[in-house]
Amino acid sequence: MLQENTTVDFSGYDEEQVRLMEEMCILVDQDDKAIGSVSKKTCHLMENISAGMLHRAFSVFLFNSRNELLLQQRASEKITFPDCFTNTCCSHPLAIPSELEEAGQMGVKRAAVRKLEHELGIKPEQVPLDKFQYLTRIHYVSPSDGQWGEHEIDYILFIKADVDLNVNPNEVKSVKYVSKKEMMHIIETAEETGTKLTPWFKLIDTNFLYKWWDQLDNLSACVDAKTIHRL
Ligand code: DMA
Ligand code: MN
Repeated sequence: MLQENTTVDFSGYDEEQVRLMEEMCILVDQDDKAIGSVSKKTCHLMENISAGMLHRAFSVFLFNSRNELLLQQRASEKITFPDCFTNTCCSHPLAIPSELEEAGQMGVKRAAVRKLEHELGIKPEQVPLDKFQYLTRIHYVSPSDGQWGEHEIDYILFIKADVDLNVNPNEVKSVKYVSKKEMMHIIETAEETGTKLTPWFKLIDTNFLYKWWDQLDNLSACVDAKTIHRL
């Protein structure tokens, strides 16, 4: 596996997004056991992913009280999957004690609160930790371009909350609330409309999203805490 000091040519990339590549992510094994930490840069290089490097991530799906899902379009500045439409917010818990805590999935929930504020300007009071419903984990791999990609165990978190947004344009190009019907239409017509979707969002959409969307007020019945779905 490559070392942390691998030199990457970042010319042409956004300065702030390059800076964020220094964040420390949590390396995991196939069973999601934390086995170390490496920079976001290191664990998103296809060269390392091809050698088996795997890290921990989370995906938040936020619904308003009308049961509409908040979608985001990633900023053009993003190094991986720029301009793609995706679920409300995705990122990685950091390799720090508060975000490594596995009991009650507290680590990923804290990371979710942190990133909902960073990407969308949502105040932590509007998304309290105990409002997040952890559903399950997916394990997937997906190249972004030649050099970069994802290989993650992704914790899926749902939350129902009416929030105020103050979007960070370095992270997010646009946002949109959609009904279930509108979501299905976007997916069905994505090819003809040229709408790019992130690979993890497509996987969650195909395998889980609508059955959980139908149960938004009864999500505890949908929880599959133990399984890691290999998609
Ligand atoms: C990474 O998301 C997480 C998943 C589930 C793909 P991201 O690329 O948006 O991370 P960040 O916001 O930290 O750049
Ligand atoms: Mn990742």
